Amino acid sequence: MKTALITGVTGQDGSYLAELLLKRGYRVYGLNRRKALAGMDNLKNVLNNNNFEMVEGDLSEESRLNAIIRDLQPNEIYNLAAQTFVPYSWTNPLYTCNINCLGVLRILEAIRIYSPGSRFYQASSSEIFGKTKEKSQNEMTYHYPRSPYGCSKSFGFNIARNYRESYGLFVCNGILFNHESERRGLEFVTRKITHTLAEIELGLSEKLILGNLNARRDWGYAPDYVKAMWMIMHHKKPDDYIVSTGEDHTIRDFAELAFKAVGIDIRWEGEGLNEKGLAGNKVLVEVSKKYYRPAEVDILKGNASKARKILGWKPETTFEEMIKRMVEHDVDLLKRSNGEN
Ligand code: NDP
Ligand code: GDR
Repeated sequence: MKTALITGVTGQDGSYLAELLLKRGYRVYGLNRRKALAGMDNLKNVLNNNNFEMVEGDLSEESRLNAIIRDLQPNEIYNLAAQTFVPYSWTNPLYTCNINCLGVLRILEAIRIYSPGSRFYQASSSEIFGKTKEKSQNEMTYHYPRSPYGCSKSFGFNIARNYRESYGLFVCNGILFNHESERRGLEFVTRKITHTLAEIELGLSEKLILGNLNARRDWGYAPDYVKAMWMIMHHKKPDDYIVSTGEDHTIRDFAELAFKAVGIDIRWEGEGLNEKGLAGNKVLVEVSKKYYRPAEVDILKGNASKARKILGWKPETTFEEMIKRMVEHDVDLLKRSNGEN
């Protein structure tokens, strides 16, 4: 039986990947760090599976990572754990680098010394491109990160590639553009929109307060993207791949479609800070500087033609379908927690 270790298993991607690997007959070990309150919602489909096991560990703890990798000798290691929230990386840059830079290196060293036969996947990010001049970004696009998070992911990408080239290890980077789902963390803009919208719909919230509405992102659906991770790890040659839809939309587009999904037509008024979304006479969406970033990434759009051509991967879920699923899920979730269903 094939074995896989997933770091970041409690997160959005880790939980979908655990489900995918279990379906494909793997034994899956999920790295889990101690929490004051256990938040295991994303893992409800796998926790009772006999082929799933949690292992205690943290990307900051080298000796523990060494022991896990030495003892398990997993066929595949997916490093999805990270400090993932871009704004937090300005307030906690050293912590972010400890986990997102040194964490990657700790695992690579453990593989090099104790388990050189393990295949390794590093969760790289479109944030490495930041203030790009290219209309769409591919594997060769110059890195110009705009946050400590982006810088840390650039290091993670480069050190992973370097270990492949220096030691001949089977090491791959997936450079994934933004991908969302019903399991997206509530602080990220898409889920913040769909969850707050559900609160407004049920009368639990008055309005949605956002930052920069004009940023453009290439948003895909997370379950489609974890399939790409597996395909990257199963190509005969280890390599780096962009994973994206090739379409970009503004935050405003996302919000408008989300409101439409529950039948509210937002009318935007004014520009910049005075911008308000109106439904009847009620302000539903407001812009606040509080959510602006010290340095913004204005636009990202990926060119995934290498993954399409070499791996045969393509996104399956449209932007509209994804938003509809997220909105319906959040309305249903809140109705249930409100005792309405
Ligand atoms: P999430 O924020 O949903 O999950 C992050 C995971 O990392 C959680 O399981 C979290 O555990 C874990 N983690 C954080 N710090 C540590 C630590 N010190 N030690 C061990 N585990 C830790 O992220 P996503 O699923 O969205 O993203 C997965 C990966 O892909 C990340 O590396 C992210 O940077 C990258 N990425 C994501 C993209 C996206 O659009 N989603 C796009 C490009 C890259 P806990 O539950 O304990 O907090
Ligand atoms: P991002 O995602 O920074 O791209 O990182 P996020 O959803 O946080 O921001 C996307 C864009 O939306 C703008 N924005 C807001 N963002 C948040 N969070 N909250 C708001 O209220 C708001 N209003 C506007 C932001 O300024 C930004 O331009 C995500 C993470 O998953 C990373 O880990 C991953 O590497 C990248 O995607 C690719």
